[in-house]
Amino acid sequence: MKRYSAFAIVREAARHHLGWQRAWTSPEPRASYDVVIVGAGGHGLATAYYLGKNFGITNVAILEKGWLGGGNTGRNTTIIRSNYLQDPSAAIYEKARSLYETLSQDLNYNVMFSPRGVMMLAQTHHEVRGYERTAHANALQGVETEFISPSRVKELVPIIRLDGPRYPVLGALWQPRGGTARHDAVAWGYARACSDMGMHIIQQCEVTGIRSEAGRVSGVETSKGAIGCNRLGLVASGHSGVLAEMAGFRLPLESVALQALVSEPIKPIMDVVVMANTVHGYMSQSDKGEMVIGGGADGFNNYTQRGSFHHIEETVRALVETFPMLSRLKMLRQWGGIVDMTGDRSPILSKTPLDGCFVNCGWGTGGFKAIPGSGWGMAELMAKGHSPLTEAFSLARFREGRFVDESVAAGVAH
Ligand code: FAD
Ligand code: PYC
Repeated sequence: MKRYSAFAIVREAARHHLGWQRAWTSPEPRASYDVVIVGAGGHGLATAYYLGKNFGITNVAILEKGWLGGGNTGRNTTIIRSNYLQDPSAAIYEKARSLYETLSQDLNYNVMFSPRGVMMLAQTHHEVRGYERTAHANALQGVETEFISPSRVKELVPIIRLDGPRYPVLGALWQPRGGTARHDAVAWGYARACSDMGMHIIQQCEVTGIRSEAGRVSGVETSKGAIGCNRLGLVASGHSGVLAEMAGFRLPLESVALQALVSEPIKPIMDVVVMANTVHGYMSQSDKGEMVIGGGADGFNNYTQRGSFHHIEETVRALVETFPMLSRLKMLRQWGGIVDMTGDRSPILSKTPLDGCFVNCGWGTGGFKAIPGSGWGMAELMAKGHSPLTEAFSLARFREGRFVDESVAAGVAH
């Protein structure tokens, strides 16, 4: 694959842009692969990428029922932070955040990582105590966060109203190196790098069944025929439960819709990410000038990629009370994604009861930020059978009651 560079842009400009290569190929599936990954979202693609990069395993197919990045990876509000409470979470989310810092260079693809700072507002005394506790835990974990005062909040976000009608702003948990990245570019960058290593990304290829012999996975049935494999990774977010059922086991997951909306583009008004979890809304401004706004998760299980209408009203109300200047802003688009939620709001990266079959799911409302760290750990788990990054997130924790409770850090009301 030819490298992207400033020189390449000049070269192609001089020859009418006729020399660009396709970023990834669209091959027909082979009869079998060493590894098959189901789901070409960020986590599936990153898993494949680090299998190749860190372990030299490149006879890999990534099967996608729709188009790559068309699931939650292309539907999220792109917030990246690692301010979680428990040690195993801080380890995997901070690994991901630190990989994001150099991901564009690593992939030779601009993922537009913007470490502009993420702020989680504290609007009740309970939240103040909780975030102060998180800041202390983060200090011990080597994650750079601090609890900041209302006046510092106002300095960083001049458009905010500190004395709102319901909940005043009492401070915030601030992570200066948190931020955003372009979500599609993360999927595209990993896809291009995987294709460059000779891996097959097969789109429009739905997995409809999972084959096994003597308790060990042997392949999958798909809308493009049967494909054999030695190891299988199920990385299908909201549809993980459906795939697990095909493999003959159940996962402790609920699938619900989570939604987001964007406004018309406006001039720059806010250069950090703000999450207001008590009134419930979170917002950042995209490079195009749109306000990117996230709402709550549906209170009932479903597979619609829409989200309930009342969340739009609740989210917009929360934002208007926090940022009154937004009251006449017009909204342009709204959409939803199906998120896979566990009881402790932590992911599952694990072996399964079917030998050779692994799962990477349960990222719920917060897995975009984790993509590089999750791929790194999942690749190690699939290649070596264990990984320090994924150990605490195995399925065994549900049997043994070793939950990694992150219901506060999840930041989104469930
Ligand atoms: P996906 O990107 O959903 O990929 C899974 C893929 O599997 C899909 O493309 C799907 O088509 C495919 N698939 C499913 N079944 C099959 C099958 N049978 N055969 C073949 N392919 C199949 N996280 C953050 O960190 N920050 C945020 O700001 C944030 N905001 C969010 C806002 C919204 C509205 C939503 C919906 C989510 C948000 N998230 C956020 C969560 C984040 O988007 C997800 O956790 C993450 O993208 C999950 O990535 P994934 O690769 O596991 O799943
Ligand atoms: O996990 O930071 C997050 C998040 C923000 C919006 C949705 N999830």
